[in-house]
Amino acid sequence: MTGGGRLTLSFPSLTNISSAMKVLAAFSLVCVAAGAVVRAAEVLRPRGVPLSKASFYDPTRDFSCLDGSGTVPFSYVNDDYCDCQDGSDEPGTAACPNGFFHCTNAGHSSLTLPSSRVNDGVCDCCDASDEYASSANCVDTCREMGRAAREEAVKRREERLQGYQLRQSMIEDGNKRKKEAESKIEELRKEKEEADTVRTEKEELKKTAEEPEKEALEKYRVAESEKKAQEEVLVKERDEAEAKEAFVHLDNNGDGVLTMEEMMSRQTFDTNRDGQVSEEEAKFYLQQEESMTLENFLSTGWPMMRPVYRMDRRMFTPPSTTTEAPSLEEELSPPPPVFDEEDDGSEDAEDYDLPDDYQEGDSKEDDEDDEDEGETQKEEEEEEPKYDEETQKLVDAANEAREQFDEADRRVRDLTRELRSLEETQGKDYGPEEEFRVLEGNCYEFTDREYTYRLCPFDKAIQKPKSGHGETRLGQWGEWTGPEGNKYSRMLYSNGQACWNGPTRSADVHISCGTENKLTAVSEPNRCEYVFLFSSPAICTKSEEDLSEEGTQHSHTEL
Ligand code: MAN
Repeated sequence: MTGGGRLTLSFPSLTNISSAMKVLAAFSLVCVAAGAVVRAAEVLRPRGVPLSKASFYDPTRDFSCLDGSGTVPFSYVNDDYCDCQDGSDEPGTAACPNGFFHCTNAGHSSLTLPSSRVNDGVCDCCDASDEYASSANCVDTCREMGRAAREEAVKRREERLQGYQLRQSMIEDGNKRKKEAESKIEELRKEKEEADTVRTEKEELKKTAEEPEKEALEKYRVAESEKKAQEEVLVKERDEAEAKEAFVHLDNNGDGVLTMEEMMSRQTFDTNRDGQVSEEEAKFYLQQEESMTLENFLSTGWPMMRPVYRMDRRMFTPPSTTTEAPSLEEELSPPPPVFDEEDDGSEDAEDYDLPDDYQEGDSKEDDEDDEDEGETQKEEEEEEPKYDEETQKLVDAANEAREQFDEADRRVRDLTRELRSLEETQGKDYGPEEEFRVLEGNCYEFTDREYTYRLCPFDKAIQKPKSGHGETRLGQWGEWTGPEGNKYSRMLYSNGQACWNGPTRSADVHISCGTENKLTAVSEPNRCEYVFLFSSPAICTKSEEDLSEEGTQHSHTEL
């Protein structure tokens, strides 16, 4: 019942007589309890009042609301009617919406609840005092709960102490590693300085050796390209001669023009191998014309006819002893088309059915050609251009100088890389006493129903699906983000893989004291924002009890 403005400082009204009776009953309950186990220290007080406030509830005087909002007769206390604005006149009932109920919970820890929990059918206080008039049948379990809680507290204290001791060795190891890294950096810097000097020397030597080599080789290069140009001219001339010969051969009546008729008389052009050369087949080679002059033949006809013409000739003439490698044009010539019997005559690219010998890439002949080519190459490699003795010496010397420079250069690059990575490590914040440094280089895993999460401190956080491949980068080591005074209790790994239609992923690592370094849980409270729980001795401090015990021992020793 909530007071709507009971303005009185006098005796309780008739309606309040029953409330006053209830107050007495409430009080008597305490008295009965106190009477059963009378202890000198026990202070009688109305139900729901903590010991610290007992003195404000004096039954011999009117009660003053604790917020000073009014004074009421003492009989109004716990009369199930809310008189004070702060609810302090109803500590033991649910009458005031803003009131509080205190349970002593003898044998365990006391508890303060919102008044609404009084007699709501739920046992909140282990001493059952919040359900004194409900059907919840609560029983006093404070002794057992208290014992369990004390045992748990002892265990926690022990763990904390153990963690604290482990922290000391993490600090030691961390500092050791730091020193090692520092001296390694120093060593590497020296080595790099020396390597830089060597590299500069070798570079000079290389330049000195390459200068005369370049000059000497220039002669060879000029000669080489001249030879190549001559060869090209030769090949062209030979091809033209062959073309002219072919023209004469194909031009049956020798009138200097190749006609459809003449073409159709040559089985060579029966590309679909149906036994006769169709008009279509003949026209294809004549560039869709009825006839072709020698001039056109040389520029366009011959490149088209050359492959089939040569193939045909090879079939009927014994191979010459000096077999030539196919010319460049030959290799680039398009393969002859094969016309389907039922072809409609249109020149669709799909109509071309390449004969096996001209199939791209995988034909047997091609393979053989490749092999031949390989062999020719090998031969060429073996028969590398021979230089005169003087030039060869210069080339050898330059090669040697280049090798030495490359080696010196490689060494500088390796040292630079190593140094940079060590310096990066050295720049990281491993905690005020280097206690977190030993975690670097290790990774810790936690697996839930769907994923395995991996935390590699000071490096990265990863998510891997249990079934399937690949992993998702949740973040790179970022910074310490704990609150002021406890900065080293949280780590942030940021800039992970972008979330579909969302931010880049990140992992917020909460560190708590534990006797081992362990990833204990991972959740994703917001999409692509992960929370990792990590336990570590690195964050363990001594418990207050341990500290105060130490203090006592200390003062005893001093005494
Ligand atoms: C993946 C995982 C999830 C994440 C979704 C977002 O499935 O990384 O953790 O929530 O992507 O699309």
